[in-house]
Amino acid sequence: MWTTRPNTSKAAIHCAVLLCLSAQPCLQAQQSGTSNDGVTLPTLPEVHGPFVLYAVNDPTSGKGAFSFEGHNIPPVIRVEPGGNIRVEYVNQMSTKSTELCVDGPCMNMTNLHFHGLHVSPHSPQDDVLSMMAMPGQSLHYMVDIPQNQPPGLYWYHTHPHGESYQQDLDGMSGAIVIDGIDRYAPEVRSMRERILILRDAELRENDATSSYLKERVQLSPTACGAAAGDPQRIFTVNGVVRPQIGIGPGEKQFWRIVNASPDFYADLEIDSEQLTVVALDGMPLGYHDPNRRTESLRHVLVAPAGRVEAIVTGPKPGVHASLRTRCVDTGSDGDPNPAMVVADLSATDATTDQFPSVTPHTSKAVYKTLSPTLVRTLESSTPEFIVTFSEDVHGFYVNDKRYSPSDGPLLTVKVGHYVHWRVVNHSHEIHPFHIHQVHFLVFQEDGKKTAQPEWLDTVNVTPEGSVDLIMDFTDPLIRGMSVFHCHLLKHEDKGMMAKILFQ
Ligand SMILES: [Cu+2]
Repeated sequence: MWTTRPNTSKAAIHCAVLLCLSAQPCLQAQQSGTSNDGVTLPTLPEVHGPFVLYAVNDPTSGKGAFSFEGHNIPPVIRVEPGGNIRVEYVNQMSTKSTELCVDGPCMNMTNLHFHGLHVSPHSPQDDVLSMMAMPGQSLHYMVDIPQNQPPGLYWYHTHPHGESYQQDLDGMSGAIVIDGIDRYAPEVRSMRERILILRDAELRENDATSSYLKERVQLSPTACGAAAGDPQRIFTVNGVVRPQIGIGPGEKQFWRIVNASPDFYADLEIDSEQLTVVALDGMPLGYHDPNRRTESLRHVLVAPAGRVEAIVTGPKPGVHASLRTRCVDTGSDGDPNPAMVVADLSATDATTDQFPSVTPHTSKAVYKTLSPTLVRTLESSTPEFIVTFSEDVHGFYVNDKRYSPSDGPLLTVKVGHYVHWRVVNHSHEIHPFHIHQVHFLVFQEDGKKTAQPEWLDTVNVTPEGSVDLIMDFTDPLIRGMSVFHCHLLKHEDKGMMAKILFQ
């Protein structure tokens, strides 16, 4: 054990921690009289129609937060393909921030990005360039979800260049579910559904609460790889440190997990169980291949901004199992990303806690299969465009250029085609590549064909490594100016982003 038990009472610290992360779970723990080791995973509020979302500052900590219906708990947005998201986003943050962003005190400007959705980059939809609310201002989003949007887990978060990292770290994010995934994986239809949002709790040096938190999540004292320094974060789930997730022995549940951390990787596994993966980054595995509905995996690397949706089986009676993240080697210039326990599976409260089953859909699934000849031709072609990530002491770069909001597009692409891109990492740390509004097929990593190509919207690129992608630029809805960037949001804030014009 590399931490010492603090003198402060465990219960007092735990309650303080929960209060700081989210008021509701602590309340639940107190009301139910449960011990502080084992708060039940909080269920999140949901919204199905138009709503108002406020950007606020927590009066005690000064941190940014989303406020919805009087609570600082962002709702899960649920929408059908062909439906829409209507949100009035009101910036009630202070004009004077107590937080530091990359260029000094944060200005508390803000907006919303609808990560992974195949929607227009034009205002009032998924526009992070011209839509921006300063304190006192509001934005009105009207996002039309296409009928053929892959049903799955997406998420929304703020995207003001220079301030994205701090706002996301503060928890200004929430899940989006596009309903109807059971059309691609009918086995989930009868299952109870869990939505898990991974965020961060920050650790401080020589701090009793931090010592307690490290002990609570069994933060591994063993580093992997060459990243220097002490870990600065642990994961929370729906605002709670290491919650209990109720699941009966042998019960199959459908878990939908988003990594909403600005820079912490989750290499997720469950003790002694396989994850039966149904979708990655919102994209059902079957969407491009009707014969591949699920894939059993021992662990899944979920980069910051990534999602995994998987069937989880409750352990046998008397067997304890936890959801964990393995240690991730982030490279010699990366931040430590150690192994820890994220949550515990618990048979005791499996039947008592109320949460919904997947809503069944009777409409037919639409598929988007690519001809093997087209895929082979693209894979063997010279990349049409190469994105290069690099960094030095002054900043972070795409193709040697540090992003500025006044930039023109780094490139223009004609809509209507699949295109071979390569992303090259010229640095000693990992970077997750993300492009707005588009999914891509990852077919090659570090120059080697991947065992199983996957459709993603965020992909890890190893230090000094590369990925080769087939970009799906076929969607006629996606026209206009958009961006691609590193999803370590401090890197994005410091310049690792570029504009792309879809014509
Ligand atoms: Cu990066």
